[in-house]
Amino acid sequence: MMTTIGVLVMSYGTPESMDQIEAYYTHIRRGHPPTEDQLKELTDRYEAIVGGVFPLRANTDNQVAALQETLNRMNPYQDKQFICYQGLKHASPFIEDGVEAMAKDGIKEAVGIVLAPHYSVMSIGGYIKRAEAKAAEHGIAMKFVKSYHLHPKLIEVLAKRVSAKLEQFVEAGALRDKVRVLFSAHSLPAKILEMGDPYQDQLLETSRAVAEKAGVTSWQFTWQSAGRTAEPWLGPDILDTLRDLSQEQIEDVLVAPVGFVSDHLEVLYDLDIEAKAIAKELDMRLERIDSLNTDPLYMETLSDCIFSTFKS
Ligand code: FEC
Repeated sequence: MMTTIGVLVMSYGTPESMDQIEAYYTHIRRGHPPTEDQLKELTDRYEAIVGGVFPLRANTDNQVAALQETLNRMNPYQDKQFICYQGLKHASPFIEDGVEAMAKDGIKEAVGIVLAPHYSVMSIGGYIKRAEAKAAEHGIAMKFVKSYHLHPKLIEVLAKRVSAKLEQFVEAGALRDKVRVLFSAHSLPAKILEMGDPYQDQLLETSRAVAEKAGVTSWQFTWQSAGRTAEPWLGPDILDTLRDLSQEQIEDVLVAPVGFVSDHLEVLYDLDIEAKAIAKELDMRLERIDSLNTDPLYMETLSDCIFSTFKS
């Protein structure tokens, strides 16, 4: 008998239009509306990236469609087929909506995966908790992929992207070993370290593996996109790192935001606009690796992880 497996593909979410930014921001802030200044600042950032378009929406839609295609094409099980459902953390369709949609379609067995490779109780942990609670309400048996930060295909595709951009530096006259590769990821409140959270270690492991595979010796890890709250966040922030590198006379920098898998605000604004502006002031050349988006190796990474939940 053929079993249909529901795959809940979870991602951060983004507004659908400019008038939804306030509701989105309020959701991120756990129901506390932003001040007028905070709202304006965020609206201005969205305006700056692509004039009020929200690229993460189309990118997530495309990733979900590409994953469903890859899962069914690479499917090693003759008695299973896979249907992907989208569930977003801070926008519609919410994680709970995705689970409801599975229940409506009569799904009894499901796997959840997040479009972010590194586990933190504050990020992936939050997605899983919400999906688990809703699945239990509907009697859906659900397994989860918690992280995939060292999957060989993920490391391969990231290393390829790093090598491709380093090649461009070399073509422009730089020495490959003189380009500093900065691996980066979204910062989180520093208290996660006291909680023994694996997030930082997993990010360092990804960075080390990618550097090794790409033959990069001059690299370091830095944080980016810290929240605008009073509590301490993990640092150093990329803008401070760039200032430090300038003191070291580093002229060429390649950023590899390995904590993200898609083009969105934190890449298109925080790196392509904000970090680039600082680099320009410091007389540095700063480039960024291309985002994974629907790269087949990334889709295969996700598919392998989903298949592997049936082996245990
Ligand atoms: O393009 C877009 O519309 C959305 C881009 C976006 C991604 C993203 C990913 C992560 N975040 C993570 C943690 C936090 C924590 C807070 C926080 C706040 C924001 C705000 C915006 C935002 N994040 Fe985000 N994040 C994205 C966007 N994020 C906008 C609100 C304004 C600001 O602070 O800049 C702080 C919440 C609080 O106030 O308590 C914590 C983590 C990721 C990567 C993993 C994942 O994708 O889930 C971790 C994409």
